[in-house]
Parts: sequence; structure tokens; C-alpha cells
Amino acid sequence: MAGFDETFLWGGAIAANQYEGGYREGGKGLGPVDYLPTKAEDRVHVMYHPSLAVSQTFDYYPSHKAIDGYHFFKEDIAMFAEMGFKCLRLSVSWPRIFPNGDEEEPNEVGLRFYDELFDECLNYGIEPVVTLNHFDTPMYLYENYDGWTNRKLVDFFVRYASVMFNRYKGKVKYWLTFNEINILQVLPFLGGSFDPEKFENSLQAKYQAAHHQLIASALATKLAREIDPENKIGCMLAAGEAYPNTCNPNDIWAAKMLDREGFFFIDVQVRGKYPSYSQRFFEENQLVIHQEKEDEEILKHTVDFIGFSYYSTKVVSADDQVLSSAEKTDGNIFSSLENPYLPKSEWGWIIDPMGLRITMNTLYDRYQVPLFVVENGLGALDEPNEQGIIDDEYRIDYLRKHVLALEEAVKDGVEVLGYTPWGCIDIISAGTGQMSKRYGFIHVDLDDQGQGTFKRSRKKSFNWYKQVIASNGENV
Ligand code: P53
Repeated sequence: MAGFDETFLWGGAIAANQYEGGYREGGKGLGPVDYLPTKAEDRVHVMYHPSLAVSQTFDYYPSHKAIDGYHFFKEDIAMFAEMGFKCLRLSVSWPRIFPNGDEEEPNEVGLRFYDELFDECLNYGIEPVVTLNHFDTPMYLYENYDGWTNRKLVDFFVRYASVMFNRYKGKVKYWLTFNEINILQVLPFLGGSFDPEKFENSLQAKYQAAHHQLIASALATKLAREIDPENKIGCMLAAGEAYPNTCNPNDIWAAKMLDREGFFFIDVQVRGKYPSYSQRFFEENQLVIHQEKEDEEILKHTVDFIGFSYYSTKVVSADDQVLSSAEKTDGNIFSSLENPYLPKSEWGWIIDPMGLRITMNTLYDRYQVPLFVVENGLGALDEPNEQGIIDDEYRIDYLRKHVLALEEAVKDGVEVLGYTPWGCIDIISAGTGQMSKRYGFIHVDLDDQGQGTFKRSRKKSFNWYKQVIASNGENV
């Protein structure tokens, strides 16, 4: 029973919209997050009602500066290299390359930024793992095309992907098409740059948008292989097994149905066609997905691996009384009943290392393609101690347990390409817009109102992770 092999990609993960800042710099266009405020309640509210995000002005928009990665990236990558990163998962900002999204030609200044960024990684032997669309569909496409509900987005995305694959041929090998593709169902503004309230049947709009992203993902996969057979393309799922609240078969069924909401996307991306159960779902919800005649063939271009984020599992019940009277965890956008066996983070997210092993075994049993844990981590408040150091033993404890669970999954026979903990340097939270919800090994001096020096410093977990990587997961 071997653990991690020598090729295992230890690293960390960030995304352009939460890391870069560089608002409008070098001709950058805007993305949905550029309209989202920082105050947690406001942010969640307008994420669900995007028309409010566009019509209102807020005091502070955290994405505009973010942690200024646009100017600090060299310093940051040097620190990642010091930890021994083998890879860095990051995203390209689509509106930095195509400011409106529908132009014929890319923005050369934007491309030059990524030339430098990738070269900096490669200089240290860090393999870039690149997400093409992480909550970053240009706002111009929201305003003029209703985002991903419009088939035209497929062409725009494929054009953008083609620019990426050609420009970074031989430099970038690992690509992810859409971050957390299943987030379209809960946060369509973030995931698909459209407002479901504009449509008579919002579920129809979501699944039509999903179809377009699935087509775009398959076309990008095909193209990536044509341009460079060395390319490895992944899909990306917000994962986390649904547990039934009891052994009542109705609860088991409810859990299965909830899992299928996410698997639906991966079924298409890995198996190359819509799953058989989708037909009943579409019929019962009176959904008619408009497809072109070539779509069936297009979807056959399936991905090489499954990237996924894992923060927690969920608990589900089929019993209306339980649902109405039970305590629900309120922290995560994927809601859940409380799990009495498990602790929660300060933001109410269930902490379940064993759930990672379970989730990975389920995914691998179902799909039999390599997995890549591209997000995992603990969002916590960090306060420096008297020596001015962040002694984040709680984060080390969280990550240690998850690395051990991951190793168990590897021993169970699950093929895993790598592990990139989320927010390896503190960045803006996607869900709350806060800076104070920190995930990093590296602290950034910045608060929720954007005040601070941007100075980077090592937390205790920095040295811990360095030792994990140096020992290839032996010394946790
Ligand atoms: P934060 C929840 C809400 C928004 C995005 O989340 C999410 C989730 C959790 O699944 O997905 C990912 O920052 C996402 C990242 C995000 C991370 O979770 O709200 O891919 O962009 O930062 C953590 O704590």
C-alpha cells in the first residue's frame, strides 16, 4: 500500500478575481465580482439578485484591489517556491484578455501579464494549473447577452480558450474549464453572469446556461488536445458527499438526489452524454433544453481528470417536519442540516476530514478517472500573538486531518494527481467578500475595508506545509 508517489503535485490555489485586483489596469474589463460589496449580508443578497448589484453603489468593492497580486505576484510566487510548491492553481481573468468578451482580438497587455506570471512559476519549477473561468465571465456579456443563457457565449469562450492554449503551449499543461460548474444552480450570477430573475422559468435558464457551459467545456477540451496532445484538461466540481439524516429510505433517496445535482455536470463531462436520470428531471420540471444537432457529438470530448473543491459534507432529510424544525448550518451556500458528530468552523462550515475520503471514493468508483483536489481549507480569523506571529495551529490541525484522509483515499486505490489547498495566501472570500475570512499559509496585512499595507508574512502553517511537501506527505 503505497502513499503519495513522487509525481504528486503539492501546491496551493488562488483565483484571479480574488487575488489580482488591478482594476481596469492594462485595459481590463469587469467581471461579476467587481459589482459585489464586502459587507457579508449585502453581498449574499446581491449575489442572489444581481440587478441590485448593478443598480446600487457600495462603499467598497474588495475585488478592485483584492490583495494586489497584479503587482505582488513575483514576491508571492517566491514564497510559494520557498514552501516547495510543485504546482500553483490559478485562474486567468477572462475580462483581462477580452475586456468585453465578444472582441475578435485579445488584449495584448493582459496576455503579457500572464506571460510574466507563468514564466515566474516555471522559473521555480512550479507547474501552473490554470482555470479558464473562475467566476469571471465579462460583465459586458451579462449586460448585452444575458451571460451563459446565450449560446453565443460558447463561441466567445472557445475563442478565449484558443488564445490561451496557443499562447501557453509548452508552458501550461494542466487546465480546468469551469470552476465549480455546479455553482450555476445556486449562484448563477457568479457562475454564469446572468440574472435568473429575468426569466419566466429560472430553472430553465439555469439548465440552458449549464448546457452551454458543458458544450463550451467539451469544445475547449477538443481544441486543447488538437493544439497540444500533452495538455491535460479537467472539469471542476464543488464536491462534498450528501449524508442522509437517518436510515429511512426516503432520506437515503433525498441524499442521492442531492448528490446527483452536482454529478449531473460531471456525468456529462466524464461520460460524454446526459445521464439517463436527467430525462425524468427535465420532464417533471417542464424543462426543454435547446440543443443543436452537433451537440451530441461535441459532448463526446470528455475530460482527462476531475478537479474538485472539498470543504464539507452535507446532511439531508426528506422529512418536511425535520427540515422546518431542525437547525440548519447557515455558513455555506450549499445548505445542510447540522451534523451532531462534527465540529464547525467559525463561519459555520462543517469540518469532516473523513468526508473527503468518502467523497473521493465515491467519485472514483463512479468515474474511474484521476482526481485532483484543487480546493480545500479552513477559513478562520487569524490574530497575531505577542511575537507578532500567527500561530494557526487550528489550520494545521484541519489540513493535517485532510491530508491524512487524502492519503487513505490514495491507499484505497483512488488515483490522485495533486492537492492544492485554497487561498494558500490570504485572499478575498468569494462568499462573504471579507478579508478576515483567511485560508492562507501567508498572511496579508489588509482588513475588510481595504485598509492595510499589503505586507506578506509567514504563518506557523507555512513551515508546517513546507515540511509536508519536503517529506512528500510523510511528515504531517
Ligand atoms: P469562501 C461557497 C461560496 C462561494 C464559492 O469560499 C465557493 C463556496 C464553497 O464551495 O466555492 C469555492 O471564499 C470557490 C472559491 C472560494 C472558496 O470556495 O466563500 O471556488 O472561489 O473562495 C471558499 O470562503
